[in-house]
Amino acid sequence: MDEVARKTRPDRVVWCDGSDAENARLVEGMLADGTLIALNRQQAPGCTLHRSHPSDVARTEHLTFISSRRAEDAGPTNNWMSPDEARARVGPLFEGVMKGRTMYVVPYVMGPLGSPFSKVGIEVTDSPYVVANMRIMTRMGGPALGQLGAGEDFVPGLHSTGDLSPDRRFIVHYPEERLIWSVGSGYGGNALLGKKCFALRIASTMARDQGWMAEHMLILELTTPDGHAHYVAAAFPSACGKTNLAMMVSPFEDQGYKVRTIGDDIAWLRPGGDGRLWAVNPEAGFFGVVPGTGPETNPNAMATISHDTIFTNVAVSPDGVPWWEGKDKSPPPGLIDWQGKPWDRTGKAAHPNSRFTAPARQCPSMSKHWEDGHGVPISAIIFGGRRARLAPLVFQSRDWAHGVFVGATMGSETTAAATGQVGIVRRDPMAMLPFCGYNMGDYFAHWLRMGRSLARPPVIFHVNWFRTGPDGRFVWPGFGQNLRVLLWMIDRVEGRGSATETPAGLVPTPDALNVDGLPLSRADVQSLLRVERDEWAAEVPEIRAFFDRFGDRLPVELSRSLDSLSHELATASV
Ligand code: OXD
Ligand code: MN
Repeated sequence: MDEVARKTRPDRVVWCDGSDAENARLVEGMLADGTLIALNRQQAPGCTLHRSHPSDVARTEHLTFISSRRAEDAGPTNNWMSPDEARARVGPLFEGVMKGRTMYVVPYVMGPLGSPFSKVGIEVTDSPYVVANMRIMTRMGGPALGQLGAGEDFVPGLHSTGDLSPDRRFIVHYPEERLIWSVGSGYGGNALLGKKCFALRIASTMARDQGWMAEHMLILELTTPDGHAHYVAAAFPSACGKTNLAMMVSPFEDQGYKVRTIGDDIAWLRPGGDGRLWAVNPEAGFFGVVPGTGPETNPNAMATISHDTIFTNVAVSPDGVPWWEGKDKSPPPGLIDWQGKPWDRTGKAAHPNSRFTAPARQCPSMSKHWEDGHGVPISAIIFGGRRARLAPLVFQSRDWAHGVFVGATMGSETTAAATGQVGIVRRDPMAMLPFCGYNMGDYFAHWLRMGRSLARPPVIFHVNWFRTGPDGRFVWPGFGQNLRVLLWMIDRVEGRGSATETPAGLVPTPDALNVDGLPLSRADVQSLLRVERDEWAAEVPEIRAFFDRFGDRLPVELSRSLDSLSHELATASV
């Protein structure tokens, strides 16, 4: 810390203890200098609003680097910068950067306190907004120092908002040293270093070395009327509904089918002594996309963010009530948009990637096991994407290796969570494209290896809630009704539930999926479950081109799976 302070030259250094009093002091300071705006005390008690710089509203993947010694270890899907170049180019941006500012030292734990799977990080930052967010998203302060004890096993991260200029913005990961540098952004995914930087990019390299997995997955608990709890982990690209699925309200709660939340974004998974895969949620809060969150789509999130929440880049009514597209039908009069200007109704009032930061303990659907130190055993893994066509509502992979192929070839239409064009299909293997800290070819090999080490591996499925009909509307109702798809999966896990072989994988027979009471015709159900040969055939060369990028780092199992898909498409009658 002395060394960092000598370099960044802050006016003062504060070691954060994570206490309520410390937080109150920080919030008071931020309210005084306009970093935070207080929201309505009755309708949003304990809530604040932060407006970020308009050029700093999402993760900037083109400014995110893996700084391994060899470029091939970062692989073709990451930006690479040599450690020497990073030190030369990015290092100087930290020189004197904290002059006139306070340097906060933020010790934090990722994972339940006291769990053998948890890990300590220390983030040094000059942003009190980051400190307030880290306090919600991690176990921060005293307990983290307690967990660290006299040891030195922590991941250091240095963060400064710098001058917020995208020209001087870099998010650099040194996987070999397990070190993170982030400068020039205050946006969550770039600045809350425990989340994407540590719990995914650095942790994925630790996991590869130590025989576990760090994945971009929600974890949910599904209890059936016999009282049996199943745990499901699901990977979807950013802003594709992970939080909604994790907090889903079961439409069959009164029949004893209950859904509870373990986590909404990240899972750390390890083989247990029983041959199953066990998962913990390393986070303590939710940093979720606000627009689209409403009483119908996600009542549990609405309850979670009804108090003591930090909102970033939402709109606000003149009396301080936060508002966003999808909250309710009628925007209040006199609305102020996310940039603080009167909303003229032409653009969006809230930024499409506006966020809430809220403690998980405020969520009514948290499972009583969400902080279990040994984690929860996973029965099924779901991959999914946002595809208007191609992928059926659900299919099951034939075995683990085929499931790895399904995850590795995932494609999804892009969203606003990262800067760049929205709505184009990009390959996003296991939803880890922006988050894998090493060569993705090696990552696929690690997945295959993990499967071989599990006597009772989870069954791997793929879902697509986003198929559209000829009128361009979603065919599947989604949200709570997704439980029906989960129940078919659980049937399959337990050796029940019927399925048809297709070149994509095992698709439910129309009768195996319970659609009673849904406004879907038999033709709708058939169209949801259809595997269209021509569409899949068009995918093959695209997947091949994607795989070719990995050269000899691509495991042969994956090219063999692609060959057999191509062969089946040529011969099958679908
Ligand atoms: C997130 C993301 O913020 O994936 O979770 O972008
Ligand atoms: Mn995410």
